[in-house]
Amino acid sequence: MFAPKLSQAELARSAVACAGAEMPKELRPRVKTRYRMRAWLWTTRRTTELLVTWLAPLVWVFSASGAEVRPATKPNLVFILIDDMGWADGGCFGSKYYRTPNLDTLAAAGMRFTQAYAACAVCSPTRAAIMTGKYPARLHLTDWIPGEEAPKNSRFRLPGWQQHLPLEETTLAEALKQRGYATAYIGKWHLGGPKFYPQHQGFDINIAGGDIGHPASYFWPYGEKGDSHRVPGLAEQGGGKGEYLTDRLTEEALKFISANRNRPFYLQLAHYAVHAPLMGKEEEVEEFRQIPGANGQSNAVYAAMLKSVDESVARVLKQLEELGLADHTVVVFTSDNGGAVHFGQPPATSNAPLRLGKGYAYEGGLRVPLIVKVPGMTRSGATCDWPVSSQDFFPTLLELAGAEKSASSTAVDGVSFVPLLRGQAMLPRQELFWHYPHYWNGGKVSPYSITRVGDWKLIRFYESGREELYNLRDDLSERNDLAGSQPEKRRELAGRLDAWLKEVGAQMPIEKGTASLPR
Ligand SMILES: [Ca+2]
Repeated sequence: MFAPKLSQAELARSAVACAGAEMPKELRPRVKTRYRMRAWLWTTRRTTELLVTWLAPLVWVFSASGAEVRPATKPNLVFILIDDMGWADGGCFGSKYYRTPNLDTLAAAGMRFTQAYAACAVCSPTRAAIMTGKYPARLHLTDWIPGEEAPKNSRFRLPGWQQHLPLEETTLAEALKQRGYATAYIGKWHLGGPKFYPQHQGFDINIAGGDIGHPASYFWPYGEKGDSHRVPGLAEQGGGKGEYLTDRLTEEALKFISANRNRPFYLQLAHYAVHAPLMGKEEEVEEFRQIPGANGQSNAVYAAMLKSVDESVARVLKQLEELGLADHTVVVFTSDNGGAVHFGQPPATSNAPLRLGKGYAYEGGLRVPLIVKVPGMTRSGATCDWPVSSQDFFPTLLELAGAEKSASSTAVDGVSFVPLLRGQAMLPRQELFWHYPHYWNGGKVSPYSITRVGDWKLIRFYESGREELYNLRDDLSERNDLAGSQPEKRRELAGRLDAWLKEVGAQMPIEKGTASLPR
């Protein structure tokens, strides 16, 4: 168990949280009917919520008859990955400023996770973890590619880390392809140069995926010719003046879905949004300029970018419904790291009540939005408070696709969270880890490692040699460092962290002037 010492009351509370107990009994999807009935209900729900309410007793009658919806054996998988979207960046995630009605609808139809983590506080390592199910530390792919140099006055130099996703790794796409899935990567890749692009990593199709971490521009042609950050291969394939990148990637996604409607497919729709440069559609930026900010969120351009992301989600969901695929398509929506709070005027976003954001070791850097909808499995409107992380998608999605546990040629670090999706309260896992032997944001962030065990979190900062200890249940904002007052707990977590670093063969920052390890 993640938190081995939970009391019965805590267990019960956690079970309730995962089971979506706030849903009216009639609407809870133990309630299962045959496919045609469900499809009909689904369409009807779109027409009017009132009608659904009226139908609820009927649905319950069907459930009483024992009919049950089972997840499709090879459901389609639509994985929508947003770049730099923060934990609180949406109405269903608590924002009072951003408008995300379609994400809110998806959350109401699926399961929302309150403690989903990115495997790293910057992007490439998280993407590698999603693709392989492994900790970035094990892959030695621990920073955004190509990363920052160590500052001149820093204590450490960097280890020789991995700047691409090796072809030898089994990717999620490769494993699903073996299962007969059509696979497409649309959007930001950022896992190495041309030899390591998605089309060499199990994806039948790669649209707009390259080695860039952000686009030169969000408007067609997405950067001038010769610009190193021009979105690869997109403007050449159509579009015109005024076209917006998030919309265009969505168009491409819809085409792929339509073309593969009659076979299982895996679509990774990895938006470049909402990463800098902050550029939104002008009419929407103007709309948000008229709305007062709230809780530190007030950047109208960023809000407009999120709105376009929200519309992308709406269009994908609508297409799935119209093609009759919604009932056997798993939808995942998440982000690759916490919201960026270090730039923009006003700041791009705020992750409050979480501390700081992208790049940092605190929760603002690591917690991300996550919604998962598995037809016939997740309960409508459920929330889950159990911690999950990027590396867990690999085993989770493969399990949903009916793949064998041996689908990867090497062991994975992630744990399938299908039990949580089924409404179980917890996973058989005690701890999570992060390792970032790098400098970021001009040295404001220096090398660190983290472990979270139950509610406890230990951060080790190598530059200063300091360790900080927080109890996240009591102190979500990480304001009260307990390292001094809880020496035993600190030692326990430090010991686990040391053992893990050794086990995964983590690369350590190297003390300048030596060839030895810092600890
Ligand atoms: Ca990112």
